[in-house]
Amino acid sequence: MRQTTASTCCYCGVGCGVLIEHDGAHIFDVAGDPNHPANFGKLCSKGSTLHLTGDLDARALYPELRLGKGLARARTGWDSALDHAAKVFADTIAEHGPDSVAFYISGQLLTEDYYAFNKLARALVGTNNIDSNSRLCMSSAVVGYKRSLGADAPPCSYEDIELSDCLLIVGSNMAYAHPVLFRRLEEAKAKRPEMKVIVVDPRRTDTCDLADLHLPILPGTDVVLFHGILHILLWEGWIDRDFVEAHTDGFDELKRTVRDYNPAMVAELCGIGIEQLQRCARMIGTAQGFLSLWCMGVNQSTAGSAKNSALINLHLATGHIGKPGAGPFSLTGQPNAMGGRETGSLSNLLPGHREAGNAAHRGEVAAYWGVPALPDTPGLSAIELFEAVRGGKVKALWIACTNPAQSMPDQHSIHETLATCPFVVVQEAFATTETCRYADLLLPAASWGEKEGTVTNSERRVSHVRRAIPAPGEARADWSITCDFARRLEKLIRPGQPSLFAFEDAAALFDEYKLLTQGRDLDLSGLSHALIDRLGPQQWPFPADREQGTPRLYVDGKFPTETGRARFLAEHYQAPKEQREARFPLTLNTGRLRDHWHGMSRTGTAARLFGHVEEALLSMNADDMRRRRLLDGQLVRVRSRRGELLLPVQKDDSLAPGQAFMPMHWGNRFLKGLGVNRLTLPSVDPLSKQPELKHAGIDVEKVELPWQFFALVEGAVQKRFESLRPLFEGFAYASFSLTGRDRPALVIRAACNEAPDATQLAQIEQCLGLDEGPVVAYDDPRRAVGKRVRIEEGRIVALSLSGETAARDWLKQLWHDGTADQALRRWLLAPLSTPPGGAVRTGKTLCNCMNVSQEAVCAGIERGLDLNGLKRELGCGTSCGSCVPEIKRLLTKQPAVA
Ligand SMILES: Nc1nc2c(c(=O)[nH]1)N[C@H]1C(S)=C(S)[C@@H](COP(=O)(O)OP(=O)(O)OC[C@H]3O[C@@H](n4cnc5c(=O)[nH]c(N)nc54)[C@H](O)[C@@H]3O)O[C@H]1N2
Ligand SMILES: Nc1nc2c(c(=O)[nH]1)N[C@H]1C(S)=C(S)[C@@H](COP(=O)(O)OP(=O)(O)OC[C@H]3O[C@@H](n4cnc5c(=O)[nH]c(N)nc54)[C@H](O)[C@@H]3O)O[C@H]1N2
Ligand code: SF4
Ligand SMILES: [Mo]
Repeated sequence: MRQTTASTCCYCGVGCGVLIEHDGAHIFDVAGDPNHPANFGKLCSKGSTLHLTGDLDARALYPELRLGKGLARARTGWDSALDHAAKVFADTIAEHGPDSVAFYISGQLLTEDYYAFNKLARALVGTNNIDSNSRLCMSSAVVGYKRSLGADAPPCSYEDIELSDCLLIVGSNMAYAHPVLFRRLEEAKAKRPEMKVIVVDPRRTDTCDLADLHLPILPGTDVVLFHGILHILLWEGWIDRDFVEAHTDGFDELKRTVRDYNPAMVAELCGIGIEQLQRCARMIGTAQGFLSLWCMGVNQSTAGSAKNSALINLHLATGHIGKPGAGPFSLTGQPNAMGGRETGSLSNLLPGHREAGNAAHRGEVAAYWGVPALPDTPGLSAIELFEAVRGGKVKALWIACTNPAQSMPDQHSIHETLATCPFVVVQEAFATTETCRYADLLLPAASWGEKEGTVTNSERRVSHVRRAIPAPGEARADWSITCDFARRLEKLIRPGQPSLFAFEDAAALFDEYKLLTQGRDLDLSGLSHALIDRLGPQQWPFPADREQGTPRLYVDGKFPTETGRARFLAEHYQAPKEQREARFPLTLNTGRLRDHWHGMSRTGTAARLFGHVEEALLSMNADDMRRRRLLDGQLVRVRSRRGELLLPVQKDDSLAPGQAFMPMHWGNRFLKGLGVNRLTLPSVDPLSKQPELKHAGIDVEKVELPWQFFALVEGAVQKRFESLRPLFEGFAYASFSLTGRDRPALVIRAACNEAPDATQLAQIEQCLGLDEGPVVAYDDPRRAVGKRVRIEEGRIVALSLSGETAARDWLKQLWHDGTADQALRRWLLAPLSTPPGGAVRTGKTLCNCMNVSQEAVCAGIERGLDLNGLKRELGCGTSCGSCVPEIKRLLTKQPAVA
């Protein structure tokens, strides 16, 4: 019977409510939850396709154990898996001490999962070696809030976006990364066009589509810009002196610091015009409600903490905090990075916004947990943790819900580290990730739609995540795996004592955890799963005596610092670690695409989500390409101080000269090489320990790989992908993607210097189903060129081109169109691969929901249609709206014929 379960989207920190349609065994559809206050029924292109992701062939279904390095993992039962893990952990702790083990967890776990992990690491094992991927994401914002305001608490609400009249968006591509919030901003701006939007980003992103002013600052110069704005605010008298006087400390020192940041110097250092800078300062200085939104362009920097505080300075100086439509609003990346911060899931934190380095805090938590003490040795942060594993200090590593062999900087070192770590446990929902390859013990985890607990979104709103269907195979909820392991470990290292982990369900974990927040700034003690069910998602603080949450913090001007006053921080600009120089003349920026999520373990299972951007490309400014004699689509070698990567290049006029961009999503799985993070550097901010993932020095040069290969095969794509991928190890370049909507197909592009040997090609053809059956083949051994097409019931179902691939796009189009006509048969029997004449469509899908291609939109624009006309005639942009900014951009590029 069809049922609907209200839950949340498992992707970004907007935290949209979803309605899952299912029959108790399978999920059929998702829709936005009209009652959820984050999205009021809207979903973006990722949220609305959740039901199409998660192919079972990609899932981890059973525990698997490897009994020695070099051996294959074999399926085992939960009892033997967890007993084995407990024994290895207990032995390691006994021999080398509690700091010889570590936990690396994730901003995508639920609050209850985090709580279990924290208690396990700090109370039972006795180590602070528990850190999460939030170190790569939010830790600079955490430091920024704590240093400037006294607690890690974003003070705003989403509705402040609608109430503000001046929005500063810094280092955030909301149009792609927080799309439903961007929809809210679009609507607000449409209603009140006088509202000012400023975007600060080295690239001209789709987010700039709404901007009254775009400041394309040079990478890493944000602190200069913020100080320069404050300099002008001071000069013009646009300061709220009463607020500064009554509620802050440190303004005089900051004034002295920003005196040097005069407009001419700031414009020069940031690479913008003085006029632009002054306009920006005027918009902020004269605003009634000044709101700033920021994300990874600010945090992922060796000056991330300074950037955060310099931005918060602007709010304190103008008194724009604690008021409707105003405040410093850091956008959270992952769906529950906030919950991670609340429960203490960074090595330096403890549950309830406490500090591991604070003896009183340790005492409070130890007493609550009923253990004598918590460890006082500082824990390792992500980068340090992997260094400690590499150096042999950490000998057993537990990784949950994150894929460090894709997402950490300097991948070569991470892969080596994981390969040599004596015992690696990976608790994962998808068996296909780069990190799973290194798991000595793989524990299958339940995932979206299959697990229960709570998450906190960017605006401090706690939602109840509900389960719709059981997890597949033997996969289990994360908290339950963690507690089961902990109970077994207890028996070995804390025998005879009552269990610390006797939790029956997620609600019991929440109920124990919430009392650790009582009386703290984030007080959740009034909440429970049942209360959220009754009242709907709530914003913390929500103390026990309340009936509703708190939309805005610091309305009374009191801050959770020792003095009750907020602090100005006066720190000078520090340039990014890697400056442009002769050997590495370009800066590599990395970030998100609209339709993919991180390492693509989930989005990479839905062909539809490849329609917008099909393969990993390096984007460059046209001048930089011309200077290197590069053409669109050519293969290039990208080199950084750490290593190199091969991929095609494309012209991108949103980038300034000297800058290049690569999406963060491709690791070792969908692209040969170790992905984008082969190139990035592990240098970190001194306070937040967050790595500088957005500014690596690189050089780019053309590579000639004359022997090219292309293949497309439909059906059982995940299985085929798994068996085909290893066969491309010997190629210099290989890239995999999916295409198609109703019939997903795997697409492979590869290249090498000379033809691979015949047996290898034969193996590939066999995997593609091109070795026998209804296959038309043509081979020209002299030129090492071959073509093969398998036609079933008048349709192409598989094809390959080897040697040269000129007919690639044409054949792909034929496959999409479902035709196998005379032209194809004639071409098949001709010696050359070149396709018959005529334009080939690029196939880029702009609108995923309504399946509208870029070509169709451009043709519509040529016919004179405006946005409404395009929506009406083609349907594009009428569902989730994620493609609207891009359509608008095409409209401005290609003015409609009069
Ligand atoms: N579609 C999609 N959405 C996502 C995710 C995803 O994987 N896919 N991931 C989620 C997560 S975990 C996160 S953390 C967020 C990230 O969300 P965002 O931070 O918005 O995304 P990014 O593309 O990483 O980076 C944002 C922008 O920072 C700019 N930038 C680079 N260097 C600088 C600089 O020095 N100064 C300034 N001002 N800007 C700079 C980049 O050009 C880029 O446009 O997205 C979340 N949402
Ligand atoms: N170059 C570059 N690198 C970056 C970034 C960048 O901008 N540029 N951004 C950084 C940022 S902000 C982030 S947040 C990180 C993200 O990096 P990762 O944390 O590595 O990202 P994911 O691929 O989302 O990893 C989550 C894993 O959890 C698995 N999973 C999903 N659901 C569940 C579940 O319920 N339980 C368990 N146990 N597993 C589950 C997924 O299959 C996936 O493999 O990447 C960072 N790396
Ligand atoms: S904006 Fe999109 S990805 Fe983010 S929570 Fe909402 S539906 Fe999910
Ligand atoms: Mo993130």
